[in-house]
Amino acid sequence: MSNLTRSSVWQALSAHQIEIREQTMRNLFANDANRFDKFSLREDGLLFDFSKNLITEETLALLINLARQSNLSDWIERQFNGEKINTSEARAVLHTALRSPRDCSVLVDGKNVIPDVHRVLEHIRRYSDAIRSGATLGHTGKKIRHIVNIGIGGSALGPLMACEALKPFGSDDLTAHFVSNVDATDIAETLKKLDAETTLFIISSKTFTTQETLANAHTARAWLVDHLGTEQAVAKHFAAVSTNLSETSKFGINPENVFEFWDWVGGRYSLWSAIGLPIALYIGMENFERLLAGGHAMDEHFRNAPLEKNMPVILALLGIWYGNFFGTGSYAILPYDQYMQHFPAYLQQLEMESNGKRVDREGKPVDYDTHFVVWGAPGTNGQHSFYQLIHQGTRMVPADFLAPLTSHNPIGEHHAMLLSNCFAQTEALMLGKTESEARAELVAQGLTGNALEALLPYKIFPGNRPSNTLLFEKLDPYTLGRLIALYEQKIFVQSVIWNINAFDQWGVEFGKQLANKLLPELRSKGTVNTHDSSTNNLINIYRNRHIA
Ligand code: G6Q
Repeated sequence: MSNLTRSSVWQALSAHQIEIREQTMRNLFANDANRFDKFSLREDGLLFDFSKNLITEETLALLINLARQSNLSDWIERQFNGEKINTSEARAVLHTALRSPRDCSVLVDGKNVIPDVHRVLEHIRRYSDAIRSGATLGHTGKKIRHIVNIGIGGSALGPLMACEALKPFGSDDLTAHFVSNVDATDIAETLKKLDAETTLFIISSKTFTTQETLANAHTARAWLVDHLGTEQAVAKHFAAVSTNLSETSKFGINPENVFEFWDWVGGRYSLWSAIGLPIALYIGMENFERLLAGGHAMDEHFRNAPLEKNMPVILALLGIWYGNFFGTGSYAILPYDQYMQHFPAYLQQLEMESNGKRVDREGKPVDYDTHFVVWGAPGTNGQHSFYQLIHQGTRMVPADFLAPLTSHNPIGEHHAMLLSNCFAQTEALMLGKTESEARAELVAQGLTGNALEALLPYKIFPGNRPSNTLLFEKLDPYTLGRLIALYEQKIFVQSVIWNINAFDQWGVEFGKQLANKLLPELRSKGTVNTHDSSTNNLINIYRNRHIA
């Protein structure tokens, strides 16, 4: 048994779960008029309502003890102070430094990194201002109208999510495009919409060795040269964001258009760095700075609030409560804001890549579950598809509902309708529909006898399905920054309790190793027989189709 599962707090939580699972939230609400006040937090315009969870004050106290037992407060300081807590890569983890004000000091190997952070922010400011104002033009003297981010994973999902979420703040003169997949369809369909004279490509790659990104970058370069008739055009139409400056120069990017970041920024935590360049170009530097300020404000809350009143801590502990003590395998992110349509996919990477680990910090396999599957879609669309399983399936799926109080598009009754759906769903998931309520409904519809009894079981909803609600005033850069940092720090808390490293990603590296391995065999002349019979046949079928 691991220290964690052997610990008295873990054992107490297991015993407590047996009592709690017999209770209903319906009763917990009925018996406590102050339940909402007890189990909600408000901070700087953000409301976190976690009262619709299968918890009591005792549950929360036990969960807080679990956090204390893992020395969470020390770990928080170790993260912020730039200790090399990403031990398997021997790196500090300092996305928090990227959103820190100029007068802060954070040392990595004895050097304060904040001046470098602000030097690169200044570079982003100069460049994005010049492109947006037209002071810097394309090779033929035309204003840039399209930005194409070429990058994948952590070098794509954050900027894609944020540009969509902050569309109301985006420039009317610019369109942001994102190309990730090595499938040529991705870049081909994007290029079809573009005019080379007004297009800027940003090659975003921490390593600048990623197969998909380099293949797309070379295709984009060839397309541009073909359309503008000269290699010289590349200097005005390509920028790069990378930690690998020698590779960006080999690719031929003008050094003035190369934006640097550092190995202590993890890919999936990098939208705050120069990887956010497309965001700054699209929404302008002032708005990008508001995003950073929001992230920093959540960091300050996380660092200073007591554990009982700490949003990332509570959110993390609730995840652990269900994942480890109720055995839930997945967790839904349900934003009731169309601009947040890419938020579930963004969190899917952030959470699953960070905490999808099976070995602890000492290199031993864990004897408890770590992260669950994260998925979701914007409301109300999901209500017409997968919510069925959340309401009446056999598995418990905890969910976070996120919603703005006001809409960027206040048209008629749309927003009231949207939020009434959101609130009604969390209520229905919690309450369910009892047999007698279902029966009364059927009677009211005129059903009786066998017909009523036959339909009754299908009309019952078990309820007791947990959810959190995060309400905010309006989706703006500052709020988005806070929400992203909330989830980043939640993930960190869970990793501390699970005693795993949230900041490496050997599974992704494995994929990168495999990516180039099989390619020569697809091109080879002779029949391939070095693999298992399935892989051999798949390769040979492809070869027979393509190799003469
Ligand atoms: C993120 C991951 C991964 C990475 C991509 C792209 O944390 O490591 O998603 O961002 O594989 O890598 P490059 O930025 O090096 O091209």
